[in-house]
This record gives sequence, structure tokens and C-alpha cells, in this order.
Amino acid sequence: MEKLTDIPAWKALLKHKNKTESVSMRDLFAQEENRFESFHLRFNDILLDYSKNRINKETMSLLMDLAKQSGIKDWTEKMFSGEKINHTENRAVLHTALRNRSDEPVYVDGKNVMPEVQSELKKMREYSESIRSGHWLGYSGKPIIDIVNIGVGGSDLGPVMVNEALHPYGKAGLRVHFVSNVDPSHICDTLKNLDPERTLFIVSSKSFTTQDTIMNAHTARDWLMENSRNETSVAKHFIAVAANVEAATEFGIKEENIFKMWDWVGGRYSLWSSIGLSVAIYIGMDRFESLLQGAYEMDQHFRQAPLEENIPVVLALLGVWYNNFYNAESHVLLPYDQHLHRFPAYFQQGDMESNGKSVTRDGQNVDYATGPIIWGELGITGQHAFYQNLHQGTHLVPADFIVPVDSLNPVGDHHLVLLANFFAQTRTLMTGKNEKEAREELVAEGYSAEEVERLYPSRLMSGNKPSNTILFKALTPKTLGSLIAMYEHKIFTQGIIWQINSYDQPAVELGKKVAANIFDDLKQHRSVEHYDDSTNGLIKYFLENSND
Ligand code: G6Q
Repeated sequence: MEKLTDIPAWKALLKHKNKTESVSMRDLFAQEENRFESFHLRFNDILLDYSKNRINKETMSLLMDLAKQSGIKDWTEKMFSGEKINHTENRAVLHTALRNRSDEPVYVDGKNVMPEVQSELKKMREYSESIRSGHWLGYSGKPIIDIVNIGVGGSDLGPVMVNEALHPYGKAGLRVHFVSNVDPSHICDTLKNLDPERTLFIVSSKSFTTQDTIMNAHTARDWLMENSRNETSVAKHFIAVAANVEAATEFGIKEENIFKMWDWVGGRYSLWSSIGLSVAIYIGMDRFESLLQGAYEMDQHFRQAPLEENIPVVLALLGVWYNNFYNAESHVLLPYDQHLHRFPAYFQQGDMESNGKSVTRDGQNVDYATGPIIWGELGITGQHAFYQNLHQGTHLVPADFIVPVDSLNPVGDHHLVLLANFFAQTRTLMTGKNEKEAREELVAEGYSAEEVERLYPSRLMSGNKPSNTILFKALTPKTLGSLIAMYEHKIFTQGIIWQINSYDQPAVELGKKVAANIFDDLKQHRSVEHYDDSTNGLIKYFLENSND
């Protein structure tokens, strides 16, 4: 494998950056009349405007060369066709098979996985309909009204995000709760308001060994037992989603109530599997399938569209441009839709757990930056908080602005005000405010010449801050599916360019192991000396002061 920094396109991009960095976007917009036309793409009802970036046509052409020379198209086919591209775990990466809406078979080790996928979807439909219709009864014969998903990380963030995003489509009278934190407050606060006779727990854990989840599940089961005083109630109130069926059965969940997971689905890509069961119950299976359909259509676009017209590829390349050639260390996601409030958190995991790696596919340490810090918040909230730093701070933070054209709750001018803010921010980030404008503004506000002289520097904004704008018609299950898949493929493309494995997570696993060891020490009240001095000292302090 050729070293990334030796690839001809990489070297050409370095030169190009030095040649073009002094040109501001404001100048570029002044020079090119049709910049929007040149730098926007459309897919179904999604529009990506990437004209407010520090790019010209040559930049994009060189970035496309980088994608080609990195073998994106070949790698894409490898992923879709079930090749074991997660080489450290020797696994295929096939979340795309979970939303494959065609008749095309998908093979893993020579076996078509589609029949199993279809059969799990059928089971999801049966279960979700039975719960939604009130046919599924709790131990005392009452229908279910509260669903609690117990899971963490990839078994939590996806369903949480989608349930929030699609809240307007949820069934009235059903409530979905999520317990992820092993901090007892999370499960205790949740259970406090629930009726054990009408609550269903979904224990979502691919491994079914994650301590946080299993502990929360045990506490939920104890709560149910205390109330029902009947062993058999577990069967009526617990469903599991797990690859480790044996462990789920051992926990006491009936085999027929266990939904399958496969090792070719990574946790942070598992939303499309039965890990999405809480979503299917809440919004109904037809809408869950629309979510899959939206993702499938984006998969087709990613697989088939030429690189230049490929939305995930363009987003990925722009990210590489700032990450590696402008040394931007973070990337911010700014949805302007209340229902998307968990979207940044979801892709914080999706991106950072995938591309936060320092070793290449052939085991070499990288000497360039890989995945950036992903962060974000509802854009409109951020405007009254951290946007000050985006406009006038010293860091370069490329941003994605995301908004629906129509609100699902059209009331008065609310949505127009939201959009006015949305458009104002991307424009101002790009233009900034120059000296002339700052002075004129102060004069218009009535300041004296002397005050203008003193105050104008603090009003200067350098502008030239890059942003992508993503507009879509309305937040429907299908569009949401497409948006999620769009970011997944962006992450994939970047991982290929950076020559890393985006699909393992050794640091997450290490965290689980180290915590399990320390837990044994704490449980046995064992004063320790085998860790570093800081950890030993902290544990000692804890043991001396704990009420346990
Ligand atoms: C995701 C990660 C991680 C994982 C959780 C939960 O890609 O591996 O977030 O999803 O640690 O794991 P289990 O589903 O096995 O409980």
C-alpha cells in the first residue's frame, strides 16, 4: 500500500493549498457568478450546497484524484459485497445488507445472509404490531404502554436519536425510555414513573456481556420480580437483541424473544437491525421500513454515482481538505430541527469511534491527522452559546448546517425565523465583517469618531469560515434514513483515504476490561498497589470514604 502522503494527489493538494490559501471565499464568490450552481448536489429531496468552502474547481478535481488514487470505488464494492474489510476482527461490514431492499443476495463466507435479515425483519413486524395493537399482554393481562431500551453505546445512541427525530410519527399512548448509564440514577429515575404491569424491557446488547447493560437489566428484572412476585413474568416483560443468544437465554429471556445480531454488523452501525426494535414499536414497522428504504437509496447513490456527484464522497473529501491541509482539529454538526437534537451525539460516536485510529491497515503508525473531533448541538441553541467562538475565535471549525424546508409543526412564523437564522449564520461565517463594514456599523449606531476608532477592531470578523449546508424537504423516516447513511458513507470514505480500519474499536474494549478488573478490587474492598500511583491513591481514597 502506497503511503498516503506519497500519493501524487496528496502532494498536489499540498502545493495547491499553499497556492490558494490567501484567497478568501468572499473573493471567490465575487469572482464566480455561478458558484452555487458549480458547487451543489441534489439527491432525492436532499440538497447539499458546498459552495461556502475554501475551494475552487481545481481543489475539487485534486480531491477527486485523491479519492480515485485511494481506490474508493474498489473499497466500496468490497464493503457492499461482504468482503472482510474489518481485517483486525476478520469481519465483513454489512450494515448495508440490513437495509438492502432489492432481491440481490449478499454473501458472507459463501452464505447469502438476506434470508436471515428478512426473517428478523418479519419478526420485528410481528412483535411491534403485537405490542402496538395491545395484543401483547403483561403478567397481569394488561397491554404495554412503556418500552425501556436498556443498552449503551451502539446499542443505545442510534435508537435514541431516531426515536427523538421521528417523535412526531410515534404512537400516542406509547412511551419509549432509554437506560444506558450504569449510574443507578438512570435506571432508578426511569423506573420511578413506570407501572411494572405495563412495561416492556428490551435488553439490547450485541455481546450481552457489557457490564453496564447487564447490570441495568438485572436491576430492571429485580424491580419486575418485586412487583409481580412471579418468575414467569420475565417472559412477558423482557425481550433481548443479542448476537450472544446463550448469554441472553441464561439471563432468563425466552429464546423466541431473542432477536438476532450478526458479527458483520458493528455496534455503531446496528440501528438498522433489531437494535432498532424500540423505533419500530414506536413509529410502526412500515415507517421503520421507510427509514431502511431511505438508507438503501443513499447506498445506491453512494455505490453508483460518479465521485464528482457523490454526496458522501464530496463531504468526506472536504473534511479531509480541512483536517489534513488546514489542520482543523474538529468538525461541528449543527442541525436546525428540534427533533434532531441527538444527531450530533450519534455521529460523534459514529465518526470518532470509527476514524479515531492511528495505525494504518498494514500496521504502520500514521504521520498525518485522522478523524477529527466531532461535536455539535442544535444550531439555534448554539447561536446563543458557542457560535461566538466559531465566528471570532482562533480555531478553524468546519461546520455542517442541516435544516428541513418545512417544519412538522407549522405555527406562525416560527420556522421562517429559524431559517432566517440558519441562512444568516452560514452567510456571516463566510463573509465575516471587514474594517469598512465594522466602522460603518458603529457610525450608524451613533458612536463618535473617536469611539469608532477604539471599538471597530473588536467587531472585525475574518469570515472565510467553511460550512456545508444540507437542506431537505421535511424530516420523514425516509429522509432521515438517507441522511444517516450519507454520514456513514462519508465516514467510510474518509477511513479508506486515511488507510485505517473504521470498523474496530480496541479502545472501547480495553475500557470494558480494565473497568471489570477494578470493579473486582472495589467489590472486595481491596486496597490496591498494582496500578499506577495515581489510580492506587484514588482507589484508596474511595475505599476510605465510601458508604458501601
Ligand atoms: C460500537 C461500540 C460500542 C458498543 C457498546 C455496547 O460500535 O462497539 O459502543 O456498541 O459498547 O456493546 P454491546 O452491544 O455488546 O453491549
